[in-house]
Amino acid sequence: MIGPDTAGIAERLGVAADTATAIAQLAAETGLDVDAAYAVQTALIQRRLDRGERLIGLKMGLTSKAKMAQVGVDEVIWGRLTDTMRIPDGGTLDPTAFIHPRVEPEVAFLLDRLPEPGEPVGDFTDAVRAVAPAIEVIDSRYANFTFSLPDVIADNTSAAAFTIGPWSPVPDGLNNLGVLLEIDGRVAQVGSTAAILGDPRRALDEGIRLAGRHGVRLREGWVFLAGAATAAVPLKPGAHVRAVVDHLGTTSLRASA
Ligand code: OOG
Ligand code: MG
Repeated sequence: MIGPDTAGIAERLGVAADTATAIAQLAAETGLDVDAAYAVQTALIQRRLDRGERLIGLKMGLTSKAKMAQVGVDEVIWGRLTDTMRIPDGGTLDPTAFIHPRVEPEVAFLLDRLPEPGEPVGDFTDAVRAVAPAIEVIDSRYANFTFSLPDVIADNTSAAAFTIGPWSPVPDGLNNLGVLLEIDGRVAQVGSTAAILGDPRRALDEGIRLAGRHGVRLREGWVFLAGAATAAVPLKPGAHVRAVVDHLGTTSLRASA
């Protein structure tokens, strides 16, 4: 039997992102399962690396119930971050470069030395140098922001852009910090880091395990986004977005009008 056309599917998703044009879901029609979908994601990222982008980290998706419920997919997933996705803290992005962007509040880790494959993660503070509040901009390439599990994996877990606030040393507890998402000074979402797998530190264990299954090792110096603590909110032209995580501080971005 001939497998799915990995390169062709990656090209369709890549063009959809490059031209900010939604496409129909494709996993069912092309017979993509989860493993084949990660192969498409690899090809989609390779397309970015081929034009000079650099891999700078990994992101987790659907690590909170709020997110699973919002998109109707209930498996933890992971995707890749490249340098062009990073927006300076307080920076501006052009929302018309995206299809239907949404913003969500996250916690970021700056990775330190990670264990060899097969070695236990050990002490979190050995693996993580610093933590920070983050905003992720997600932009599904599928019409109506609707997808199956393999569809969203192939689409690099809707990754589009992100900001990271000031790095702090790892605090004693990360498992119950208040999280706020504000749009134009109004609270849009309220949550807690407890929503992220009970403790965002678990997201790192999951990331190492799940990416490891596909031969991807996390690297020292990489950024790691643990996944959103709340549902995502549409990013409108002209909006000013701020994420606040107790004890860690804030990060913000603006959408040009
Ligand atoms: C999938 C990506 C999920 C998160 O933080 O849960 C994600 C999506 O919601 O489109 O990034
Ligand atoms: Mg996210």
